Amino acid sequence: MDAILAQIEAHKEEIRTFETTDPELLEAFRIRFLGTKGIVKALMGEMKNVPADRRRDFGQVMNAFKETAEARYATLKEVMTVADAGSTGPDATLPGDPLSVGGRHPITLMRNRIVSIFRRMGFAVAEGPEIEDDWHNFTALNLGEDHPARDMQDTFYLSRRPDMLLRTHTSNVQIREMQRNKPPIRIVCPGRVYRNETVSARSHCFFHQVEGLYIDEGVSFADLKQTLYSFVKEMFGEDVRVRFRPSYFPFTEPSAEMDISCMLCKGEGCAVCKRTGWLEILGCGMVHPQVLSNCGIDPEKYNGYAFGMGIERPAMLKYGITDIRLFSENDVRFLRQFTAAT
Ligand code: 2U9
Repeated sequence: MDAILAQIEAHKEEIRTFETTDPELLEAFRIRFLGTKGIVKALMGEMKNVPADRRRDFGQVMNAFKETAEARYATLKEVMTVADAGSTGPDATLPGDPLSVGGRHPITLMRNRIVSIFRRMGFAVAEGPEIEDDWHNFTALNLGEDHPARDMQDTFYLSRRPDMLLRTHTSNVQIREMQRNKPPIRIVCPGRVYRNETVSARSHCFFHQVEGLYIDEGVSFADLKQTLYSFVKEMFGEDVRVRFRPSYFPFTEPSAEMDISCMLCKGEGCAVCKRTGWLEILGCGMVHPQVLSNCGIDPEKYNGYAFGMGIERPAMLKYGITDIRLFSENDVRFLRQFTAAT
């Protein structure tokens, strides 16, 4: 009995002086003293050899011994957990990572610039559906049943609804506005449009437009010219020159295309303007009387002008982007270069 007590004292001393920060050594300590085949269990087994009148004392000694081992184990484990958290967890004293705020997409930036210029001239913004019926996208705009623009090769039709399509321009929005409202109507319609074209560096199967419409009594082509003239001066600077060329669209009569002097070579001729000194930026014209009556507006009383421009091309010019596909690839290395907020 006394030999066992001496042994226990020796073990207690070993336990009290045991130090480690190594999880493996601590586990070995636990197994050695507290494991199912450990020293505490083994010494408990000695109880049967202790004389009956000393068993009570022995039990108390053993309990104290077990508690000493458990307490030492718990202490070392705790120290290790705290140290561990300190070494791998966040250091609350370090300065924080800067928040990356994100920027607008270059197409959004260009659209906002275009739209804000027209808003200051009194145009309201109107939007409408990208999935449209044949009538609002084509028929109402004087594009008859057998107009080539309706061709499957140019237009994405919905396979389960042959009368529905992805709009090929935002003109469907103007049609809907004219059906809903009485003149005067003065709106710009920004949005995404779709054309069944082979994707390349220069053209894509979806792109963005801003179209405009002004319907009132006694609107003239001079009004149209002045509005567009003011727009390009604001957009590209006071030095820019414009020219109108006659053109044809089924929904406007007369129709024109407007060029601006190339801002890169100041009209001298360069690769971007293909040595012409001019850049084609939009189409326009006086709204065809048939289009007005298709929407329930009396063409004897009202008339108006319309215009349409793509957003990608001026954005590519402004930011020096040479591949239209970059706009829709969502590569953050590209997008991160545009940090303006508006
Ligand atoms: C209504 C009546 C007339 C909108 C117009 C153009 C001319 C035009 C192109 C520019 C480049 C499309 O993105 S682009 O390929 N647009 O040339 N758009 S007149 O005329 C309308 C619109 C709505 C009710």
